[in-house]
Amino acid sequence: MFIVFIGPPGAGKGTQAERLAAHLEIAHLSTGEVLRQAIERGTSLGKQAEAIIGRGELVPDSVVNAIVAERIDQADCQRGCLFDGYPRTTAQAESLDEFMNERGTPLSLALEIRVSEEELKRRLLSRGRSDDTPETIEHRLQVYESQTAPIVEYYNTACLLVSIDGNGTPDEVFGRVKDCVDQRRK
Ligand code: B4P
Repeated sequence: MFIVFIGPPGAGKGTQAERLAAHLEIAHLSTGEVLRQAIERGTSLGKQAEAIIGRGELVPDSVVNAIVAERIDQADCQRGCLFDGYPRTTAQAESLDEFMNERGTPLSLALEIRVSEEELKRRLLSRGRSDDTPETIEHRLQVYESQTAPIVEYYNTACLLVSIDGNGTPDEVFGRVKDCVDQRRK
């Protein structure tokens, strides 16, 4: 299965994608994680991404599309992949559709995780990553509404969207994610 996880910062995309990838025995691709590793290693990609992520903005579409195009060709993605935090714009969603259609492996599902804004802020502030300051969190939430939220409608129109309540403990949320995915696999 090829599945997309959508949700605002702190919704638990990373947390749930890791568990679901293990459950389905498929690859897990977090574009945020790839970018953070590049920053840690000081590569040219990392240098380009560091200031953008620090401001709470999105890295250019061409950069993340190239990361995904390279990763999806690796052997462990043959059986499927969970895209965590990608796509984040309509242009990225269109590009992903193109890759997947060319490969003959269209997406099976787009899972939207919904969490109240108050809870998102609480989670991110307690995580305390360098891009989790109150000002950056506020800006990332605005960027989500203006640039990422439109892809929810994009996947709804494609009949791929399922929305899940992301409030509750990670185990409770995973129970909902798993039920929804297992139903689709039947
Ligand atoms: P990401 O790495 O995708 O990070 P995120 O949206 O902040 O977090 P996520 O929703 O995965 O939250 P998590 O499970 O970790 O992106 C970081 C940045 O990279 C972006 O702002 C952007 O600049 C750049 N980027 C990435 N992809 C891009 C793209 N495609 N295009 C352009 N730019 C891109 O959970 C958050 C916290 O909550 C954790 O501490 C977790 O332990 C906790 N938590 C999770 N579930 C919980 C629950 N149920 N209850 C309590 N706590 C919970």
